Amino acid sequence: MKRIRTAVIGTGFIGPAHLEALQRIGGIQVVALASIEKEKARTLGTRFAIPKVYEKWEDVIADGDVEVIHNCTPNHLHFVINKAALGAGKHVISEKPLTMTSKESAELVSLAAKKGVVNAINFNYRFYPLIQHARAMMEKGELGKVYLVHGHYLQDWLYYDTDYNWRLETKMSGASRAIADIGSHWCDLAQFVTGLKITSVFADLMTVHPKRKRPRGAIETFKGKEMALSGDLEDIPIRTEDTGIVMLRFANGARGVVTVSQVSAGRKNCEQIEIDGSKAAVAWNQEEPNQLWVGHRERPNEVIIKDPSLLHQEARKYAHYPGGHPEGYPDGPMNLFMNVYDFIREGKDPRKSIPDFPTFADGHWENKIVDAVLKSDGTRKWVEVKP
Ligand code: SOE
Repeated sequence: MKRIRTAVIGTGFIGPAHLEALQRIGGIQVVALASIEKEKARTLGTRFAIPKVYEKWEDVIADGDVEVIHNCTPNHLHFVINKAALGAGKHVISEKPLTMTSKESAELVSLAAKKGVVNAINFNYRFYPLIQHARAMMEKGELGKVYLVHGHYLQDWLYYDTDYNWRLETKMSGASRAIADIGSHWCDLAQFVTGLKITSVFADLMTVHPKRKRPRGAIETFKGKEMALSGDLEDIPIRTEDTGIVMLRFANGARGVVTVSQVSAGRKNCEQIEIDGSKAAVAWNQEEPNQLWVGHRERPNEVIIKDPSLLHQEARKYAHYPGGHPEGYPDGPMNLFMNVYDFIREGKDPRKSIPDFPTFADGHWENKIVDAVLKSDGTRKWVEVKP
């Protein structure tokens, strides 16, 4: 089998997760890694036996060996790197949000279509086996008509005003933080499982810490706790939301509501979703991803465990181990990349074959939802999500 030659740009929280997942898929050679964090890049380069380690992302784009680019940089670099990679005719797997604005993401969607290259966005939570099973249940009519979709995505890594990360800076992260960073995952999941688009939103957002203390020096996502203790801090104003509540309407008229927070003590990465249908309900929590609750009215409720033999056929390939052998967070991106690389290997054109992974079009739609959420919060009105 021909090995597909790929490169990863960025070595923060998610870059190493991409590298590790790529290693486990097989049939892929990571030929280059780029990062401004020279030391970290060198260490990762050695660990993953990557022949070329660059400091500048431009060198990866110019490298004729590279067929696929994983963009794992902070948000403000998503647009420029994705655009350059598409322009060079390379396939791209981008971190979310696809760009900081929907104008930019629209441009990327049309450029990708023009180039005909494979484009994907890492909405990794779709790729848990039990999420795929819930989607299959939905498609087979086992849940009936969707009435209500509700849940939350809660974290606590930005709980204190001394917690700091680049995501707090609008110029690096964008006009929305909690909604764009984690609310986007939840909305993507809700739409993926139900097969229904979110059509309008009513949002109430809040910045709990309008001022935060920035430690001098960069801090990796989830690493604030250790850094905040260092004591060398400066005050900076915060313009993005720490938390918020968003009411939703879906294409079939179903209603929804999601609470998003990065300041909920004790909640680390608690993405919880429940879908109430006319025949049954399902509920799933990212922190206990190996079980799916199924709610019934006329018979006892069920808990389906991640056992390939108990899952619908469509979901089985995402469960790599037998029941009782838990799979988790690192497996989601791996499953997503697996589909992307199969698509590339089979020489498929995303304009002709329907991708079995989230694409730039999905990333653009999430940006449109974020736009509507910000507008609704500012106007205190329902706002339609328009293509
Ligand atoms: C930080 O909130 C973060 O790392 C997000 O950026 C990821 O997308 C999410 O999976 C976990 O939390």
